[in-house]
Amino acid sequence: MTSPRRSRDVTGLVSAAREGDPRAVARLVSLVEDGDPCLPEIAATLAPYTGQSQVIGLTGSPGVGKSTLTNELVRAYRGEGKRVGVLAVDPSSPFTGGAILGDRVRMQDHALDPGVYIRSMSSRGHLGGLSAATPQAVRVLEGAGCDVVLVETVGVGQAEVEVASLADTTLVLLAPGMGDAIQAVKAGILEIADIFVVNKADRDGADITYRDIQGMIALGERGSDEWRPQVVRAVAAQAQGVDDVVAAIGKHRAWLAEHDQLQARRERRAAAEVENIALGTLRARMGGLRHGEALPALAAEVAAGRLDPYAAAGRLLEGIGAE
Ligand SMILES: Nc1nc2c(ncn2[C@@H]2O[C@H](COP(=O)(O)OP(=O)(O)OP(=O)(O)O)[C@@H](O)[C@H]2O)c(=O)[nH]1
Ligand SMILES: [Mg+2]
Repeated sequence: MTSPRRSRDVTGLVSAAREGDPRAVARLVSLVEDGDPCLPEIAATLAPYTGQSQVIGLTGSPGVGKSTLTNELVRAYRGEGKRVGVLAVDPSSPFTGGAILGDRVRMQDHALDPGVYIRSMSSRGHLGGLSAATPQAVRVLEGAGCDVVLVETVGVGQAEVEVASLADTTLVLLAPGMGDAIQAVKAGILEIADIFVVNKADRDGADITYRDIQGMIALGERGSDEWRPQVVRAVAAQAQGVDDVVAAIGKHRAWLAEHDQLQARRERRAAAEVENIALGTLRARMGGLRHGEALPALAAEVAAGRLDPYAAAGRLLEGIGAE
């Protein structure tokens, strides 16, 4: 499938990453981001080392304080002696843009800490987009020995919901005066939030936001065996409320474990991952067909009334081994 030279590179890169070489980690994430042909090999080489990390998602509107809180969470988990990986994901842009630069600045505190990997990621190149690339990048960080992986995603819609749902625990950040509580419900975020953080609680209106979101949670229907989202206040910029956020994450994790949900979530995550990869492969093959001979030939038959479109589609699928 791949040349011996390349396969040697992947093995070498993975073992360097496992030994904590940040350049190897960065290179692997870049290969993932670019949708490199050696991705299957990377995934296969990493597989034995994955599935152990705690994955925490942070999402919310631009500027709500995700990176600032991430920076504080990194500090908290480092204080517990854990290795921490951070992925800052921007689904709104195929390029690494200004927001990500801001993230870099906000997370500078940990730039020189060998126990921390910080990577920003865009969707360039990867077949299934960010929702397919992100879990692979998480695997790289897991493989590199991160106990905790924090995934920051800008809140812009469906892609972000998909990325956030990759996490064991998903934090949705709100800030006063942004009309966020209402928007959160619109975007379907209420369903994915395990913990709401009302950040910028130093600003006017924090109490209203807090009450709004509590009200919405109270309205939501859930069984007695379902997790009730927690709401925590924070001033990330002053490192206030970070302990409460860490405690809420711990509580949620304990709840997941108690209710056999940790494994269930991971299996759901794996199912979505496999589906994404399969769809990506199919899409690529379909794309290839468009430039081949089979589709125009079948189309001519259909147009002439000699073949019905369902039968033609069936033959097309046979041709790419998808039936
Ligand atoms: N007043 C106040 N400002 C805060 C707080 N937390 C963060 N900020 C400020 O809000 C601005 C945006 O913070 P970021 O952490 O970059 O927000 P973000 O959600 O990561 O932003 P994007 O990645 O661009 O979506 C910065 O100027 C922070 O200093 C807070 O608790 N209170
Ligand atoms: Mg940010």
